[in-house]
Amino acid sequence: MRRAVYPGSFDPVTFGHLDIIRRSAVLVDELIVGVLTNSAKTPLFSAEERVNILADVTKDIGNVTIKAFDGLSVDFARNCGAQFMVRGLRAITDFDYELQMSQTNRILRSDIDTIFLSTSLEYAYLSSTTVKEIASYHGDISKFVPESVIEKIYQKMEVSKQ
Ligand code: COD
Repeated sequence: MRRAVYPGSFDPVTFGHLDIIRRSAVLVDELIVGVLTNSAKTPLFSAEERVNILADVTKDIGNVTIKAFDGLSVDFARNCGAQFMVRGLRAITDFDYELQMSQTNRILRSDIDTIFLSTSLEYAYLSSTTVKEIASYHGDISKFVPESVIEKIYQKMEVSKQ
């Protein structure tokens, strides 16, 4: 069975992430999206909230499951019994970081390979950070995140402003 993990922060999930999830899900039998819980950054959404949001927006894709993880992403991949890790590439800055990470991961676990998918052109500029910045100024984020997520982001922004 071909199994891959797609680890990330997903804070919040964007159409860019969803595009990578849909495109990689057809390449494998099972795709497990891993939500990092122990990030150095303070996330807008808790790990549990991010898992629930991702589960909701991917519920129409049969072979995708969502799990929270902490620790190293290669250990998460190994614990899931995955042979591959999926990552998305937008710009040259992503490439630099992702290459370093995949090479280090190969040293840590030589049996887990990274599959890179290049972003679809319409999402090349899109990041969770950009979405949060636009939302913090009450800008329109409907082109960047699924409809069910929009209000959740605005609500969090209000809470975090208090
Ligand atoms: N189009 C295409 N791809 C995209 C887009 C887009 N618009 N937006 C994001 N992506 C890709 C990113 O390039 C990335 O590959 C993935 O989607 C997830 O993105 P984020 O921003 O949600 O998540 P990251 O990059 O912050 O996740 C980092 C990890 C959590 C994977 C990383 O920190 C990690 O593995 N941490 C655990 C400790 C570890 O193993 N460290 C590495 C040791 S070498």
